Amino acid sequence: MTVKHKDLANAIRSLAMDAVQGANSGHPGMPMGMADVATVLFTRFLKYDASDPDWIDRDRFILSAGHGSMLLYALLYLTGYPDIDIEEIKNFRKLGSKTAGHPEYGHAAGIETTTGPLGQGIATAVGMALAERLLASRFGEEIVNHYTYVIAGDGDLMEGISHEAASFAGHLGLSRLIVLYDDNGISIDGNTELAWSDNVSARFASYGWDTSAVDGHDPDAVISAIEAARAQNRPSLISCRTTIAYGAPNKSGTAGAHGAPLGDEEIAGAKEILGWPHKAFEVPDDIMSVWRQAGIRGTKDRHIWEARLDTLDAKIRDQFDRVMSGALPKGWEEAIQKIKGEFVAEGPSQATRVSSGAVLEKLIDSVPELLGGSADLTGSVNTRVSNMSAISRDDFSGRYIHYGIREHGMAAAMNGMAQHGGIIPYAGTFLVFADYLRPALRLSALMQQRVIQILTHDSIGLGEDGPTHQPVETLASLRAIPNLNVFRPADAVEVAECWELALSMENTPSAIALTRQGVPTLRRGENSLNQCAKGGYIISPGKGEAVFTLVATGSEVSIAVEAQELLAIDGIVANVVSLPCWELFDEQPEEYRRTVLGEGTTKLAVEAAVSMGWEKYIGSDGIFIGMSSFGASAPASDLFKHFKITAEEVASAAKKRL
Ligand SMILES: Cc1ncc(C[n+]2csc(CCOP(=O)(O)OP(=O)(O)O)c2C)c(N)n1
Repeated sequence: MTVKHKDLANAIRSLAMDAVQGANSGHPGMPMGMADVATVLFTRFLKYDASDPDWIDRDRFILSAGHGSMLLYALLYLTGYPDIDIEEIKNFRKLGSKTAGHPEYGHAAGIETTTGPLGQGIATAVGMALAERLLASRFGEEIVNHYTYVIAGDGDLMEGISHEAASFAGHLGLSRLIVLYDDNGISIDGNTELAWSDNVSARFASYGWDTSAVDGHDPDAVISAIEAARAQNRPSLISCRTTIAYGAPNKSGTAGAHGAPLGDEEIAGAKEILGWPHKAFEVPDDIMSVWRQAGIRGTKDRHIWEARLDTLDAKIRDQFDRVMSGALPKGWEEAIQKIKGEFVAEGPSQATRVSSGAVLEKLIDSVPELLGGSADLTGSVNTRVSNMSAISRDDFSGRYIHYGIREHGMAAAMNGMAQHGGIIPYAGTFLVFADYLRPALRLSALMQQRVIQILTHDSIGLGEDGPTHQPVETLASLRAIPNLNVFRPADAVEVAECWELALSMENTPSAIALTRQGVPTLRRGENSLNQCAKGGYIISPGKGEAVFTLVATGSEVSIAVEAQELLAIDGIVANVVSLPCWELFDEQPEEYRRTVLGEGTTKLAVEAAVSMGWEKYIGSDGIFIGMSSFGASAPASDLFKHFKITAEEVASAAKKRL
């Protein structure tokens, strides 16, 4: 028999129904509804080669509606991606399978990013589409020339982040971004009209997108719409009107099909209506063979691309291979050593945000894949160094991005750029606004991406802007995220060291918390070792056997050093420990940690933030000097006095213990 479009789409539908039934949980409705659109995309348009899933110039496909993960798994299986076989489909949602409840980046080739938190996928895709343009402008369109396709649902487009991301993509005119919107009018609570009356097309049109609408079950209409979208000079939204759980006799078109197995009877009924007489998990050979052919449609193109790559100038080729592999250029650490040497020699008293800008000034030339930016706080976060031009819709050759006041969209786009490869994104905002980007940063950590957040104005030390801007709980909340390094350097030298660490951690994002106010340089003298690499170290040993260990981070380390001097006047010996990165310190052998924190000493921690988490270093009998409320609006020095975070308070609290 000749295999028709509907047979190919029904293979997706049946696998989705069977796998969700087998797992006894999952979302069959969305894959069944979007099966036609996905079939058109994967058999006619998407540029990929299932036999080489990591082909650099492949089109990226992002399933933003991650709950419909079976759609992606079915596509990867049918097209012959090596990681997803029928056993994986049968093990959907089981422990250890590659086919987790939601697509998890790193589980299987072909999963370009983790999705599930609605809105993240489309916003990450914006970063991928941007990375494509950035690299095309650096290496040429013969080498970098691909599309980013997204399937997004109502939930994705209701989420706030989609507004930020789509507005940003429209502003930049990211013409190779094509979003296929599953316009099925259904979400979990029922009809989307319960909570939503947006005119989605008008909304996207106002962002500067090209928009169109089609019957998502009419393959010819979908083909024409995608063809038209590809010819646009701006991003495209194709609203695909579909029926959720298309084919299910009773549940199609209802919220009942959104997130629960259909049940054996409903599945049998659906298979009858769809004309799919095959056993569970079975795809007949003829249909499978057409799918597999589609999976290697791109092999020839890939070979042609590889040949083009081979004609690149050797130097450019090396650079391209290097940045795409994620390896840093030879000698990049020298830039760090150089600036460290200057800091040690000059001992500047300056804000750590200023030191960070100075480090970047040196780094930027030696690490061309670094791409800076900020969420409209460039002058405050010091992320733009001289000679860095900003990108625009007409020119992607620059190295700086004005993300606008869109922290969440910014952090998701950074994930997309890091995952695309070829770019190491860093960008800044105020530490307190990390809450505005946290969901994307959590995914950076989960997906093990090297993205660097520069988070300045990191305490009451920012002063007059007051409690709305003064983070007190933010450090603790960031430290709670697994696989995120939270750095809070004490001085210029530590800033250079923390930057070195952030850059070298290929699989861990970094949040670098920096001050607005000036701090002295504490690390003078011999400084070739990166002391911050162990997360914490004795920055100022007491003269004699210590009875106290004063542990601090960031701007409070110098307060601890002053307190150490006050105690010394009374003959009381204390060591001062700087703890710029808890995560790295916690990874050290117990003996190292014990030596640094001191055995038998009373521990006293100083941090202008809440105490949560400090117990593990100071024990239940330790003393904490910091914040237990929100801050206030006043000059910084008044605030440190008011909240009793001073050397005198530290010394007096210690003395009371004697
Ligand atoms: C940020 C976020 N909030 C809530 C959820 C839970 N959730 C998963 S799917 C869904 C409804 C999505 O509706 P829609 O996009 O229309 O998908 P469809 O019903 O068409 O499958 C919700 C609320 C989530 N995954 N992410």
